[in-house]
Amino acid sequence: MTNITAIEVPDIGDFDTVEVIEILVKVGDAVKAEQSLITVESDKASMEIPTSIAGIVKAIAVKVGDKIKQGSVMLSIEPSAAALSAAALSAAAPAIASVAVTSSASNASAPAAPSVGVAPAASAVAALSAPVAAAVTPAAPPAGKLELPTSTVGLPHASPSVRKFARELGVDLGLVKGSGAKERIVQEDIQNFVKQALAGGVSASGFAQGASLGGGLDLLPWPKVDFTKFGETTAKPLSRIKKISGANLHRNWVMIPHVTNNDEANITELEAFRVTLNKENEKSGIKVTMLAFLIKAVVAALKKFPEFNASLDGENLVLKQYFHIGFAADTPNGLVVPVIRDADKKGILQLAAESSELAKKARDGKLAPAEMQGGCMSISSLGGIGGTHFTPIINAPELAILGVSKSYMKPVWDGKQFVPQLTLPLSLSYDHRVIDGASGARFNAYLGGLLADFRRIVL
Ligand code: CAO
Repeated sequence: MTNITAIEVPDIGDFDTVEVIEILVKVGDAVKAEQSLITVESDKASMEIPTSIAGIVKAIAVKVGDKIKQGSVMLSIEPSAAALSAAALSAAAPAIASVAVTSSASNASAPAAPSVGVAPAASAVAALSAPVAAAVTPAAPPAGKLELPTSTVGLPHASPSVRKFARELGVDLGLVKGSGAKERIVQEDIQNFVKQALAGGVSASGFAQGASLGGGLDLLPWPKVDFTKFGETTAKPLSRIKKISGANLHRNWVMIPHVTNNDEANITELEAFRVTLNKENEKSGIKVTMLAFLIKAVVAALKKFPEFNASLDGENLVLKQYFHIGFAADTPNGLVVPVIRDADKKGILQLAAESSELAKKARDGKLAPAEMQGGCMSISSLGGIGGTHFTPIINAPELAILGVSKSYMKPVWDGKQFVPQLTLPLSLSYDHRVIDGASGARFNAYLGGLLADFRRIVL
């Protein structure tokens, strides 16, 4: 007697029925154990169902469009000699390709043909030739639960083999229009997409703006201009710092979705206090600038909004329990960012002394690498120079940077009259992958409140 074995649909998780969208083998094919036989699709994902045994495909019981479910017979296989002896040795059920099967057990009394809602498959089984059908013994279905590959959930409809094909060609499926049922992407769609791209005909309809086949930037080459045509020129190589900081700024600008929230703080009282403090400390040689207060205020805001004191590590946020604050320093050779460690444990005078010492070291080119590492958030203060607002670039892997512009006197209506108010512009850039617009606005508003009434810092 031939040991024709019926291959049934295993446990497919939470799905009642799934649709056959692809048949990957034909009658007469020799298949290896765990080779994919058909592709099925639910409204959320597509998956390939493999054979549990090696052998020759004798009959196919389903066709594209059939609705099948756990226990439905997909096809029948005449097991290879090796498969038969393996089966004799072990009754353990096979794993399912690309899915996790945690336990296995043979089930000789597994249900044969399905009953409800799967008529096409059932009738196809009936259509198998009588001698074959008589000899069919159901293959043991795996007892483990099939976990759908999450990567397909929420993605464009395409079978795993089409996804694989697209991956091999570096095609972003999100850019391909499917011509199959329910706009499913089929292999031909990928081929057409590539042909069109090679012919240079893929525009906004096929590619997202600025995207190439690999999903990267597909920009025009940098303009090559002979400037001497227009006048005299000299060449000046970029400084080492500019080359390093430029590469970092470029990466951060391109990779981090920046949003900048602009706000203002009433620093009338704080400025008066700062002036008094400097008078009192004239002899100490420590000059307190707004920067020291800003560092203190940023620490308080980081404590209030801990998600800002974090870094992205893949899909996790690394939340920091320390408060090291960086500040951008303009030096003759370019921009550097020294870091004040444990700013939460230091007073205003100490912060002022340390920041001016680090700024001097930066300008003298004497900063040690360790003095520029470990920052939680940075401050870029252009207040001594000018400007109203600007967009500071986040210093990765930090999540936010505070840009400060020059304070100015603003007339503010107090209900009876206009009163002069010393106003400090605050530009907070944050990484929108982690920080929502509302959180960004709250952080900046909170900072403004602290600067307006610095007593709040002790709360
Ligand atoms: N509004 C008005 N005046 C301000 C001010 C502000 N927001 N911030 C500082 N000032 C004043 C200071 O009080 C000081 O005044 P006096 O000379 O009358 O005392 C003057 O501006 C110069 O201050 P400073 O620049 O020496 O000191 P600081 O502590 O404010 O800043 C440092 C130190 C290192 C941050 C600064 O020198 C610097 O390099 N800034 C440039 C940062 C930069 O390049 N950022 C861009 C990076 S890209 O985003």
